[in-house]
Amino acid sequence: MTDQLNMPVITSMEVMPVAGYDSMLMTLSGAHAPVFTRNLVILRDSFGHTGIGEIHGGDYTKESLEAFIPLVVNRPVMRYRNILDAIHKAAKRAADDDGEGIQTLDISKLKYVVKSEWAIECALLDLAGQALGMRMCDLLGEGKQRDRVEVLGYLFYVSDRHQAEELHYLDESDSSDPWFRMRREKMLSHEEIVSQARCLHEKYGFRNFKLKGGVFSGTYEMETVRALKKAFPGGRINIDPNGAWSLQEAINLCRDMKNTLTYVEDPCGPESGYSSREIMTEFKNAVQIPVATNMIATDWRQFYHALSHRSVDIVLADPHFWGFEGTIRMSQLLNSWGLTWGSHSNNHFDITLAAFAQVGAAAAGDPAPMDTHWIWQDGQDLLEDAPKIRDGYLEVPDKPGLGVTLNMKRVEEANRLYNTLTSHDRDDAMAMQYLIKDWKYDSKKPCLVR
Ligand code: GKR
Ligand code: MG
Repeated sequence: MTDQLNMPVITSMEVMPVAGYDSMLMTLSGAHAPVFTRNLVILRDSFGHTGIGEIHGGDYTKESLEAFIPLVVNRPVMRYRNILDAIHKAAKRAADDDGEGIQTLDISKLKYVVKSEWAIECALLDLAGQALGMRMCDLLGEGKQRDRVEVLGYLFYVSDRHQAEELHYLDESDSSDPWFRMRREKMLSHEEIVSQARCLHEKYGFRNFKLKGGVFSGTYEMETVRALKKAFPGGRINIDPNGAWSLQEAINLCRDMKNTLTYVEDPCGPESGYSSREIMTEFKNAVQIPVATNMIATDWRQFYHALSHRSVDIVLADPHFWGFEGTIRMSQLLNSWGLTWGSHSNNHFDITLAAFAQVGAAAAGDPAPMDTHWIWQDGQDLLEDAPKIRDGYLEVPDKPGLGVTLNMKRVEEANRLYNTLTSHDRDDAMAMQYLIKDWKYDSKKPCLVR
């Protein structure tokens, strides 16, 4: 069958690496550096439309994307399924990808869990939607399920940037916005995290929060969780220590938290020769509390084993790991089986925020409020019209495709910042070593416990 002549054809594909500013956010893997990187895909078609996608930063992802250009350019937009199929068939596993995934949060392996082609899928769906005059969420799964998508306030302990003066973290102390003023400063105590949550509630309306753990002892972090629940008694409070706790420690910490935590995310990891899928099953058997993951089910094969073991209740199926069609398929399966869909995030710009709005709008069932790191980047917009978070909900653009427009001037600025960097890969040990000399990553030790 031949393609209709009046269908748009992709005329160019550009891969644009960009960088943005971040705070000294603390996680199991160390301290976020002052600058983070992402890759953008910009497609143009014969109808004069532009399609965009955003994915993780770094040279590996950029080079993978560039290698796919010949499979994309000159192809009809509406052949997007065939284009993606050709990309999957051409994609090769990297020589040093051992298939371990991120069950121990080794962030050097994150680039293998993220699939660069999903940025191409996003840009293709954006173009397809514009050609058809339909929103991206109407092209996915069973179409749009909701007009606005609940997101949570992603809370982080933040270290004192003055301890790493020469890294020049952004200083927003003169901002007129209370959240912008707060987000670059030290917040390590329970009270400071509660103030962080209150400030986010004021600005974005969040009532539900997730605390990034794996920083202090589990006992200290549970105190923070209790303080949050006290401040927001009707709110959903979650914690994600990224598998830092041993099975026994996780059981001890969570046993009495059923009325405080809505779910616990990746409480423990592999131990004593058992994989994290087996260990999380034992945790769930011992503590009847919902468990979420973005570490032990990051592809369909891992998902099969996680489900066979009944290790998790909530799969945070980030479209950057699973693809857009993939994450929606996941939401349908989970919903049919009485389980819950949500999405994980990493630092991102507003193009990913728009993509989250579209998948969140199309996800089947009753999703968990979605993660987003964007509040830490709000204001560094690469779009003319970044979707808004109001009253704790992300608004879904009511325009065809992704429903947003690139601000090329801002993109070029972000690309210039990227070009000043000597390394493009995420390295949380670098900034961490300003806080603790010779600090080394240990998947079983919270980063400030040495
Ligand atoms: O931003 O450092 C971070 C997070 O720890 C991120 O890397 C994780 O992938 O937030 C993520 C998670 O839920 O595990
Ligand atoms: Mg997580």
